[in-house]
Amino acid sequence: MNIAKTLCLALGVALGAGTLQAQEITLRSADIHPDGYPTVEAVKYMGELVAKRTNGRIKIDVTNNAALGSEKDTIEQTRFGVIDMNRVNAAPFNNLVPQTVVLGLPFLFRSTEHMHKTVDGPIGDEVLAAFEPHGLIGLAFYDSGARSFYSTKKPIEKLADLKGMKVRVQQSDLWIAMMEAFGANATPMPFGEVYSSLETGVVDAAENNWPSYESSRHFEVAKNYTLTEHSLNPEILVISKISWDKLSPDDQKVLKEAAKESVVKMRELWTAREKASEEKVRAAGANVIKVDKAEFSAAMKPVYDRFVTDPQMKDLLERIRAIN
Ligand code: GTR
Repeated sequence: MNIAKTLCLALGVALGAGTLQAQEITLRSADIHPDGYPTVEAVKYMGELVAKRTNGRIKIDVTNNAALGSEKDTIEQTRFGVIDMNRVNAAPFNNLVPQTVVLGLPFLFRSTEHMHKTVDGPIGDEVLAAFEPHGLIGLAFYDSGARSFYSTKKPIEKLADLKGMKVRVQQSDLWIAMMEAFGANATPMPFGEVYSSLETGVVDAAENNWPSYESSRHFEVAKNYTLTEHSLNPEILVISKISWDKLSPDDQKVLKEAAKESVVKMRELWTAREKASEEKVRAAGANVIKVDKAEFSAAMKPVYDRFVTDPQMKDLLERIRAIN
């Protein structure tokens, strides 16, 4: 074999390997929740759809259990392309993408159906589009049920019971303001620190939906669950703009469609999990308390006055309220 031929062969192998590498893509997606949690399973399902539709060329590797860090940290890593995808609640995005604030406003959605109609329509598209200038592409909204308070010692039976209570909140100015309007002392911290903070008395209470209250085992240390249902703030699935820009338009389309389809799957999983989690914590002896929600809702005016100030927010809010 002459040298030229050998070189050609070597070049061919190298080029071939290069093309193969460029074609095969594994997108790493972060989530703080454990296996079996609906958000985790929904992104895995999306990955199955994507793999099938690209003949295994694109895969999604869901790295969950907060293995990649707290939500606030993983958002930064996703913006810089260190993590490709991320499923996070809307709250930790609030300070970065102001349009997300509207979805978390207290007592805004009248029902799950009202929330679905909002995020499935043009308002949802507008909020997703608002991520792009911040280095992220919004792909989909997932359900997160209703958030309610849970406390360790003193049960919350009326608004006045929150007065001076140390309540853990998500790392968001909106959520801090909300707790203050309820009369509580807001203590922002990542989800992973809540169990020990409740146990050791760093905080007296936290708030979350049934599945998170159950899967995190917070119900073991905070037995009083008060049905304030103060927010239906959804979850948001995003992809790093850096990762997105490396994909062909066809691949981007596959991803977008699979994300939308995973929403349908997620809603089925969510409904079942909400019920199962509620049953589990009730059976474990949770003290579930009903309250007069109107009293809690009436205290929220300062939150609206502070966060719904510019014309865009006012317009978003009016349009959400007008949805039947
Ligand atoms: C859960 C949500 C998480 C996280 C958590 C929290 O309901 O799924 O993404 O936001 O609440 O309170 O930190």
